[in-house]
This record gives sequence, structure tokens and C-alpha cells, in this order.
Amino acid sequence: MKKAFITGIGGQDGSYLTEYLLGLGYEVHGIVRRNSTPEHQQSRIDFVRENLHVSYGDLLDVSGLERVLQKVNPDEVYNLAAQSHVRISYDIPQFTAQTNALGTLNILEAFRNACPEAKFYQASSSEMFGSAVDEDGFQRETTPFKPVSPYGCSKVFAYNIVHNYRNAYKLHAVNGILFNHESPRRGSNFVTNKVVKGAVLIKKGMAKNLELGNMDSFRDWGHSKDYVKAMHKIINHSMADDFVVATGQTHSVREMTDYVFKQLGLDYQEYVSQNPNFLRPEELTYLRGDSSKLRSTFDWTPEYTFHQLMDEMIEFWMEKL
Ligand code: NAP
Ligand code: F7E
Repeated sequence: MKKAFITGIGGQDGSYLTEYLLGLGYEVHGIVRRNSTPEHQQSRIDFVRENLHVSYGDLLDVSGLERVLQKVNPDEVYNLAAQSHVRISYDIPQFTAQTNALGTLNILEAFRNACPEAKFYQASSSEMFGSAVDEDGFQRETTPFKPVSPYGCSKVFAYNIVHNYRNAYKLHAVNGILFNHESPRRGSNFVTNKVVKGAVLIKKGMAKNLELGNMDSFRDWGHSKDYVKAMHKIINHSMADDFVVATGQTHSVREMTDYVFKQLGLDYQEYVSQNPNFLRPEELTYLRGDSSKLRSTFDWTPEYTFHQLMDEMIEFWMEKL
């Protein structure tokens, strides 16, 4: 039985990856941070227990990381833990950099000392491309990095240190450069889930309006379920390499909002207003990924379309609320 170790196991991707790996017959281990309200902390993975082992750990505690990796001795390590909210990275830039940049260095050091024969996956992000777009309107593995947020900058350090450790210490350490991916398990302060939850609250008469930030930025949105399958393929490639994961389609926040409200029989213009608190000091206006390298190397293609993704999220909130 193969063993996987996941940081950020309680997050959106950690939970889908756990389910996917358990389905493949893996024994899955992961760490969560100590929290004063433990009732909600593992809500995304509460329903799976067999072959799942969760212990306390933090990317900022390198000795704890080394101890747990020595004990588990995994075949595959997925570093998914992060302060993953871009706007909030402006509120807490140092914490974001410590967790996402130095935290990645910490887990790499622990990995190098405890289980250097294993494989290492880093959750890199399209936010690293920032304002750089190729002439054809896509971002791909060769597009330069011009990050426009503390989050993006922290992820560029993590990406580079993974490269450095791969080459310097001959480790099987890889980057998946993932574009936005969503699901009903997405934090409700990211725009897709915020819009869907807000629209359903309005539909059910439980809210009167919805406040958003910039509705004119474009994102390449996929489903987390599809993207965790790509992570598993990338880490298990015979050669350590980096791959973009994206749908290749892009939609504006306005178009997404319009679609969600229309599906509920509502006109978003009657309910949505702008609140400057949700604007960012510097905005990333356009993302569209070219994942041809991934698609030609592996048998991967996303199963969910943009509309199926949004429909699943609408159905989830209609039932939950
Ligand atoms: P998420 O839902 O925010 O999950 C992040 C997880 O990391 C949470 O479980 C969080 O725990 C944990 N965490 C935060 N700080 C930690 C620390 N210091 N030590 C240990 N654990 C810590 O994020 P996601 O959407 O699943 O994304 C997974 C990874 O992919 C992240 O690295 C993200 O930056 C990256 N990524 C995401 C996307 C996307 O569109 N979703 C795209 C590209 C890259 P708490 O609940 O205790 O905070
Ligand atoms: O914003 C706009 C906002 O917070 C998307 C993370 O997973 O993907 C994610 O980062 C867009 C932006 O995601 C609101 O200005 C408008 O243009 O859902 P988001 P993100 O910033 O793209 C990347 C790839 C990651 O790696 C990150 O970890 O929507 N927007 N109004 C809003 N965004 C939010 N959150 N809230 C609003 O009210």
C-alpha cells in the first residue's frame, strides 16, 4: 500500500486529493494546525476515516515536520498548505510569505532529511504569472513571472526553491502550476462560492443584496476534483518536471455572476453593488492557461465544464441553506 502525506489536508484540494488517493488504495496521512474550535476544522474530511491519519503540524514548525515525515516515511508528499487568499495576503503579507515561501522551504528541508527517496509536489499558482501574458493571450510554463500580490510573490519563491532543491540535491520535486479551481468546498470568501452562496441567500429571501469588488477581471476556472487528479499524474511522472493545469477557457467575474443569478431566475444588476473593501491594491485582470504540455504528456482533460461547475455549486447551496 502506497503512503501519501498531505499538508493542507483540511483545505479544499487536500480533501479532494485525500478522497482520490484513498480510492486508489493509498494510506493517507496529513497535518492540521491546532485550532481553538476543532469541531469545524476537519469538516471537509470528516466523512472519511479508514486509512486516513491526521496529526497536528504547522509549516512554520520545521522540527515537527521532520518528526512526522520520519514517522510516516511516505512515498509521496503533497505540499498544499498555504495562506491561499490573494486579497488577504495584502492584510497579512509577512504571515503569507512565512507560510507560503519559508513554509515550503521548511517542508523541503524536512523532506530532504527524512525521506529524500520519496516524491514531492508543490502547489504552485497561476498568480505567479501576474501581469505577464504571452502574445496569444495564454499563460504557460514558459511565460515569465510578474506577480502582482504578496501571495504571488510568496509562491514564486516556493516555485524557485523547489527547482533549486531538485537540481542541487537530485530530489524528485515538482511544481503543478494550477489556475483557479473551485467546488462546493471552496472557502466562501473566494469569489465563485461567495457569489453562489450570496445569490442563493437572496433567492431564499435570507439576504437583500451582495457586495463584490472588481467584476471585470477574468479567470480560468476549473473544478478541484479534476485538478487533484492532475496533481497525482504530475508527481508520478518518470521525470521531475513542472506543468500548468488549466481549462483554457476564461470568464469575467461579471459573466459568472450573471450566469449564477440567471440560473436562479434573478437579475444580478438588481442586487449586486461594489464595496471598495473587496478591491485589491493591485489587481490581476486576466488569466487563461495553456495546459497542452500536461494534456500531451498524460491522459488528462477536465471532466467539468465551467457551467457544470457552477451548477454543482448552486445545487450544493440550494440544499444546504
Ligand atoms: P485552502 O482551502 O485555503 O487550504 C489551505 C490549507 O492550508 C488549509 O487547510 C489551511 O489550514 C492550511 N494551512 C494554512 N497555513 C498553514 C500552516 N502554516 N501550516 C499548516 N497548514 C496550513 O486552499 P486550496 O484551495 O485547497 O489550495 C491548496 C493549495 O493550492 C494552496 O497552496 C493554494 O495556495 C494553492 N493553489 C490554489 C488554487 C485554487 O484556485 N484553489 C490555485 C493555485 C494554487 P487552516 O484551515 O487551519 O487555515
Ligand atoms: O478572486 C475578484 C477578484 O479571491 C477572483 C486563489 O485560489 O486563485 C485564487 O485567487 C477574482 C479577482 O481568487 C470579489 O478581485 C470581485 O479578480 O476568487 P478569488 P484569486 O484571487 O484569483 C489563484 C490561482 C490562487 O492561487 C489563489 O490561492 O474575483 N472579485 N469581487 C472578488 N474576489 C473575492 N475573493 N471577493 C469579492 O468580493
